[in-house]
Amino acid sequence: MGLSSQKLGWVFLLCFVVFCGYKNGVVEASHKVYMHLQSQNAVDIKKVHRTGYHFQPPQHWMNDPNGPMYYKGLYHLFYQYNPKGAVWGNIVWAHSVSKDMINWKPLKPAIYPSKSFDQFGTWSGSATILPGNKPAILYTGIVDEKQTQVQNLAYPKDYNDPYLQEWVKPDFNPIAIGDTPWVNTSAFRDPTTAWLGRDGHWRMLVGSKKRRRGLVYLYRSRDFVDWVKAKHPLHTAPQTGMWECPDFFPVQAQGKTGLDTSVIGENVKHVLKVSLDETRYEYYTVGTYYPDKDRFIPDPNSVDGWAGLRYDYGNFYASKTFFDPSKNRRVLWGWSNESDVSPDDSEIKGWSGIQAIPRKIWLHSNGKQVMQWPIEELEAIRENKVELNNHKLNIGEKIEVKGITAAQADVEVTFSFKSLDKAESFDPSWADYDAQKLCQVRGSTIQGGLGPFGLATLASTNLEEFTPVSFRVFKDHDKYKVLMCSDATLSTLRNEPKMYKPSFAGFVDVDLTVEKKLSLRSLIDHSVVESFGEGGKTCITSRVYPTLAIYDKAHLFAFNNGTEAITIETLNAWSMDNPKMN
Ligand code: DQQ
Repeated sequence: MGLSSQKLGWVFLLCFVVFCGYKNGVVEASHKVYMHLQSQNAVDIKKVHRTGYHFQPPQHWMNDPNGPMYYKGLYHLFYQYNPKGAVWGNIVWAHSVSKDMINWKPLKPAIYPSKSFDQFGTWSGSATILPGNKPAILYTGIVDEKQTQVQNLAYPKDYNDPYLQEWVKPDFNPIAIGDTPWVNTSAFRDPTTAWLGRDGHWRMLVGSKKRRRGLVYLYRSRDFVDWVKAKHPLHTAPQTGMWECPDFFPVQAQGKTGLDTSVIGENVKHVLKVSLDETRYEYYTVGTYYPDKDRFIPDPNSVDGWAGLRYDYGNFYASKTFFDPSKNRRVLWGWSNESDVSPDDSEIKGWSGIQAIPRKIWLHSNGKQVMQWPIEELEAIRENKVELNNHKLNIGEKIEVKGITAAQADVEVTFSFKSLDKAESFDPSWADYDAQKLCQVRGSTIQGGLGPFGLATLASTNLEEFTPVSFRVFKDHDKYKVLMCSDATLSTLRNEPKMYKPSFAGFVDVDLTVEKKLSLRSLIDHSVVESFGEGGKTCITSRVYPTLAIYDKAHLFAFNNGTEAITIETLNAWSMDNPKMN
């Protein structure tokens, strides 16, 4: 098929740019349309569970972070947004900018349905900075009522505008369609940031599935306009279902410095993350990218699928990283969806969805897993520091952390203990349990040996409600297993049968025989508790809806519910200010 003259014009421009340089355990599927809720305006924006310092639009529905980037001194965040209601639907790319990723200024939507190649939806995608500092966006367009998916390209109208307010969607779109019979065109979406190979060809991935085999199609292009699907996907895994929002990026094998997406070479490993539509959770693998063959092979101990590693063992989905050249770091954004009862709850609230605090992400020096830590800019909104040092907690003891606004706080604590002897035995009948199931049966209210100890966040005065974030140590033959739980079971007195109160949990890969210490940081913000175990080895985000532990009636405690005495070596806590939020 010949190129139209408009397409040729774009090819020319781009060549110039390029060559110049669940319900009840499962979060609901995001693409369900609730017709009766589509266009209702929020009558009453319920404030009680709105967050103070997490990214949120003033009202309505938000899901995936899209196309995060840094351009001319500003961070850009686009996000899937329903401008007409608090449930998923009418999706556009809303757009905000920031100098620090904490204070945000809203702009008008950047990309919205307007052309034949996206008239039924503008779904998720990514930004790529082309040579010469020229941003481009690849996104999924929905072309019919059957939700047939194609990939499109958009460019800023004016590269001199640091706000990048106007985006042009050339008429030669789409740039990738499911044009072979085996491509499932209703499962063909979410293009990644592209990377440039040494052969001068760009590559990008599109998430998909073949029956239940999850996969990422690989596309190549010399000019960023004509894209050709490679013969084989970059990677696939059986029994994983649709891979949404793939993300593929290099990390230093040793070091915390972030790498631009096209970097390859020695001391470089790659991370492939996929969001699993079937469970609405994500997993990632660490491995090697072979550029000559365009294959990604996970390391032997880095497994694909449900048993794999997760960035976050809680409410965290459709995440995406970007390289921040201003601080040479890679930053991770992720959507933390609501987990209250039903779409009608969102309509009552008038809003739905927050973004987790952006996290710096790098590979642990052991090469086995990534590390995540809230971006340093967050520390600028800390206020009223309180400290607690060398405080012993015997069995059943707790201490209140007073002097901060416990409903909107940041707390960092290091616990130590003298011995591992009291760690409870790991019952062989738990062998098949994942961490979440183990937390369900051995949660923070069940007395243990070494642990559970941790923080009781968003707690009411008499602990009728609280969300404990805790550690519990088990002895399994000659090894110790460290379980970290963020348990929503007692987070609210609301008790409707469908209320989702999961015992989110993950294991922490740490050798306690070397140092008898465990550290925890929790970002508490009215309806979210975002926790980082052991400096960001295990992260868990819980969405909770207290009825008593709200505003100044919320409290924060440190507790020990194990027989081994625990020492709070250091505890620093801050109230968190309200940044400018859209
Ligand atoms: N959300 C988008 C899709 C993506 C899904 C639609 C993930 O592009 O696959 O809003 O949450």
